[in-house]
Amino acid sequence: MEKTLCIIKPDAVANGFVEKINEKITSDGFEIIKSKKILISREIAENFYAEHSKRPFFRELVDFITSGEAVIQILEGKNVIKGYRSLMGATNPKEADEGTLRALFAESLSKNAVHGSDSAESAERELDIMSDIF
Ligand code: FUP
Repeated sequence: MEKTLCIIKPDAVANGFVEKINEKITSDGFEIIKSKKILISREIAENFYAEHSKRPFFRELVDFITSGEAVIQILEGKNVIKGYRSLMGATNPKEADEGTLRALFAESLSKNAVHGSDSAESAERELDIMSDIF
């Protein structure tokens, strides 16, 4: 069965939205097979977001994802990579469709509540990066 990496980011954890987000994930038919709340290290964050390392927002991105506890989860289900991405909504919550996680729970473009792998290759890479924490 297909798997993907989900991160409930520090804004959504601090705002108390973990349970509400997980209710939406499970009611869309996906299973949360692993879940752990951790403080992501700078080293892991810089590796995880390496594709953005030359972008102007990279430092802010790493500062934010390491700023407080995040919940790292493995989701499983049929077409979960694509399906969970559509549940997340657009990167910028102002552009996210009604009812999506980012429309409901995100604060801003940078504090956008959730992460999800964007392809099978990303899922494999991201699950590998986070494999040590479970
Ligand atoms: P997504 O796949 O929807 O999480 O979006 P991206 O991979 O394009 O971006 C990763 C993260 O970088 C986003 F979740 C938020 C942050 N970001 C910014 O802070 N500013 C930008 O202009 C674009 C992305």
